[in-house]
Amino acid sequence: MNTVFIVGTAGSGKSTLTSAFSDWLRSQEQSTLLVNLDPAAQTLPYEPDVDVRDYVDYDRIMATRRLGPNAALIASVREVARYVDELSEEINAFNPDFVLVDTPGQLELFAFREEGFILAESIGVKGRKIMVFILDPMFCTTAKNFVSSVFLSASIYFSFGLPMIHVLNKIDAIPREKVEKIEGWSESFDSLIIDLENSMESTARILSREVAEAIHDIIISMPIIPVSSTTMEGFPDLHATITKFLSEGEMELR
Ligand SMILES: Nc1nc2c(ncn2[C@@H]2O[C@H](COP(=O)(O)OP(=O)(O)OP(=O)(O)O)[C@@H](O)[C@H]2O)c(=O)[nH]1
Ligand SMILES: [Mg+2]
Repeated sequence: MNTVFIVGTAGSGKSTLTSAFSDWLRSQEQSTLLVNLDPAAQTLPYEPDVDVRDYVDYDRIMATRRLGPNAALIASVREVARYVDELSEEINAFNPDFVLVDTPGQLELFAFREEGFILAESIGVKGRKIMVFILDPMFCTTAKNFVSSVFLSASIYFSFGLPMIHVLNKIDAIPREKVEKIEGWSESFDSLIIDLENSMESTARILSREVAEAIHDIIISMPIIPVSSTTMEGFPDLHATITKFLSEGEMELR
């Protein structure tokens, strides 16, 4: 049972990727279980097999505790964490080839709070879990924004300590040269530093080199896979990379 946590900033395409990648996995005869961890999701592009909304009522929490939307989300995720044993039992009972976990739109709720760690620790099998961090091409339009996104993913990697892959999503919606540019930043330090320095004010250029040097080792250790949830382009590569990372992780645990 391989568990894939799909994380990314709000609107980066987590739920759509969960839906489309599960369709692709099932078309490859891989049994796939879909888990929704977002208590505030109004509609989803897939039918979850395990759903935190069966355990926690976000709207009721907001109304009865008189909370604003974000405070209600925090309270809801805290409540979800109380049911972690039930959730993981429900998931384990299926024992599929793949578990795809769609995480809350408010990234920091899952990634930087104790409840997120509890959920990631309890769901799935040790050594067979991975995070897929979505890079939103609508944001990664400049080298500076690309580096900011990688810093965010690096802090999540640091928090959870799970293997991580970057996915560059929505490639059907951006020109091919843009995709190649972003791939180039991940493969070549020179390409990154040139574009980074050109996009910065002169006073920030020295800082940009230091930042690029600090982040580059992390960038090259995590592949970036361009995908589209609309056309399913890149899904075979995503599947192969997840499988490779997980089997290497299992070797290390032995
Ligand atoms: N063209 C295109 N649009 C996409 C793709 N993936 C997602 N989208 C669109 O991006 C928007 C956000 O997608 P969601 O899947 O809801 O994103 P999310 O990260 O789950 O959003 P939150 O849970 O609200 O943070 C929707 O309008 C999707 O149709 C893609 O591969 N190509
Ligand atoms: Mg979503």
